[in-house]
Amino acid sequence: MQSVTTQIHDDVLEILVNNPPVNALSWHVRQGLSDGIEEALGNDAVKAVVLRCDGRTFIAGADITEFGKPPQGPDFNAVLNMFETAGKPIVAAIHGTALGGGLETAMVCHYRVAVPSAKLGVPEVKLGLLPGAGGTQRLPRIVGVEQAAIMCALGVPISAKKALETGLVDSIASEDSLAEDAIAFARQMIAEGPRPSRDRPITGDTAIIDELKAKNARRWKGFEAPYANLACVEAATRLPFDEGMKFERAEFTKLMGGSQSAAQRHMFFAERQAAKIDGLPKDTPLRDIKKVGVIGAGTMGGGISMNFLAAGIPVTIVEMAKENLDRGVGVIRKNYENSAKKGRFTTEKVEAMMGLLTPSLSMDDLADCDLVIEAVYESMDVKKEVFGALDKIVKQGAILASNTSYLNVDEIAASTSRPGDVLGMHFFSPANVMKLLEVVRGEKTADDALATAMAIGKKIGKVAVVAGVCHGFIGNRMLSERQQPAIQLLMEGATPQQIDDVHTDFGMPMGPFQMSDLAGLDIGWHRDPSKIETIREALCAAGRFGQKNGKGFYDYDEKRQRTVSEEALAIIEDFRSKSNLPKREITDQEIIERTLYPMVNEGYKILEEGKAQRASDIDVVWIYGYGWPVYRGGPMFWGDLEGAGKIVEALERHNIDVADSLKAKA
Ligand code: T1G
Repeated sequence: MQSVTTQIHDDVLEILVNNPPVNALSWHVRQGLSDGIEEALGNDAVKAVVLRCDGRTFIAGADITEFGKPPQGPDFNAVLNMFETAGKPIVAAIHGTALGGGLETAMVCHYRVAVPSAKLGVPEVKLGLLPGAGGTQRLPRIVGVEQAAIMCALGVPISAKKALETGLVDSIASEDSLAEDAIAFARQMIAEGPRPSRDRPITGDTAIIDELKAKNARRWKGFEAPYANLACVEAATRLPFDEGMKFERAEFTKLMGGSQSAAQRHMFFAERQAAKIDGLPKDTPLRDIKKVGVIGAGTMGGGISMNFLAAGIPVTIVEMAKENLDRGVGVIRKNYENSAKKGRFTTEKVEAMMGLLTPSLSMDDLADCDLVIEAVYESMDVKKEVFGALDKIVKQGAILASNTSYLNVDEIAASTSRPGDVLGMHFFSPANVMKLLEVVRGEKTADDALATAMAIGKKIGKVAVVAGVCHGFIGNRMLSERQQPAIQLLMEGATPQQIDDVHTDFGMPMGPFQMSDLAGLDIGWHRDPSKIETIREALCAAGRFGQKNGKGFYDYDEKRQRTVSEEALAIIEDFRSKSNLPKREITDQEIIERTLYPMVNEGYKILEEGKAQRASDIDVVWIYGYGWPVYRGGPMFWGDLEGAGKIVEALERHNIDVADSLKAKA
């Protein structure tokens, strides 16, 4: 199949790219572009050129699947130079998303025409890269330093309208006549002639570069690519074009050869792979979800409801007590209004979403729901009671989901006459913010129910991952492998601060003890201050419940900023000394080996037991559920970088039993 064809329209030659699904710049596309421009230049009857794409979008970038493989076909920059230095005007006709190498290709065309719905951007920074085919050198010459710096460093595409305002696009075509409009525009440019971006002067102030660094310092902590992007844009303002291109190439090569880009490219595909259910035909029929029921209007129930309302799906939310129901609905409205204040929603959208919410005090109102999600108290007895009731109330064919974070979904399913319709939908708190959704597949869960839950997860903006039934599924099961040793390290002389710092230096948003304080130390506490068998019970006995009452492992001010607590350290030391465990200096490396390596080890066990479909799913869980730094690619990807041999040696040295498959890999 020819991925690039040409067609002559009187005096305009049209180069048409057709390389599904997103017209990526695979080697045969580069070859076709090169042949196409040569044909245009070799034919005197041709006075102008249009570059357009078939299918859903203009070129959406280099072909990421080619990265790291031996180069094939013509060099990308060489092809781009043929376009930019062509003696005839070239017009890029843009629809869909002109991204990365796609926008770079559009920028070596002399003019750009786009339909109103088009988006244009350089998202390479999200792959740990930078636009390595002149993007950082041409963009400032077309849109100015400020706009170029923002686009390269943040990687967020802009609309065709914004592109017209900033000069990235010269004319807006109509949605259904892009081809004709582009050819007409090209004819108009014959008199103008070519306009190479490289010859255009750079305008704008480089102050934006330090502003972006200051504004994004927290978010970019540990990342290399944003800074490399800004360095290249800055270089464009002070170096001649060819020097700037060399500077960009050097920076691109550094990033491409580094582990961060490998990790972020791994995550690009891992996120998409997670949506696939092995062994299930891609076209498995889905159940139609027109109406959702949520049981429980607490933090989780309210957050879960918000996801569906924001996607335009009506929700009936049920509580037993009126004051809890009213409070829950009030919290939903307040959250939406806060988002509206930040510009995320219009007030009309808030009213529309609230209009889709039906509060109720009776589960009978769930009878006609297509999906019911239970988010009640984490007790198996309560869950069984609720599902038993749902079984009698809700219409046949509805999916009955539990938001349990670790209870056995098969046991819950057994309390109904329809286990095929039962599964877990484990949201992460706050459910309206965290992107991860673990869809727990029960022994008897029907394939179409599972596929429907995965699809609805995507529809409400989640990254859904299939998990098997086991204690804690994927994420929390690995989390407990980190929390236990962290407590044990306290018993041997480490401090909460030291352990948390190792994790935040690693790139986690918070360490084990900050996380415990956030969740609350008193969760599951027996409330008997005289009974102290663990450090947590010792802290609870002293009234230290975590962020919620301003003191836990740390002290917290009203802005929830933490400081080291001498009282907490004294309580820990007092408890520790009674255990007769010798106190010793503990290195940061030992903390990594005893808290992060066991997580990788548990990931291997999860795969051995078939509780996750693939290692990259486990990476997706940790990046979207717990904030594992994306530039490290998730626990399993990072474990590969660390090396199985090194991990096995350390685990054995710490008397931790190693997963067979991990040992085999070493
Ligand atoms: N290369 C290869 N495959 C790609 C691809 C790409 N650039 N983009 C998407 N795919 C595949 C994807 O894996 C999926 O495959 C299918 O296309 C549909 O994608 C030199 C070095 C374009 C906004 O970063 O942002 O240019 O799962 O599910 O939600 O400077 O894809 O169906 O088998 O995401 O409608 C820069 C990445 C590359 C854009 C469409 N470009 N792509 O979203 O569909 S680096 C990007 C996207 C570069 C140069 C540098 C999105 C999309 P499958 P999808 P979508």
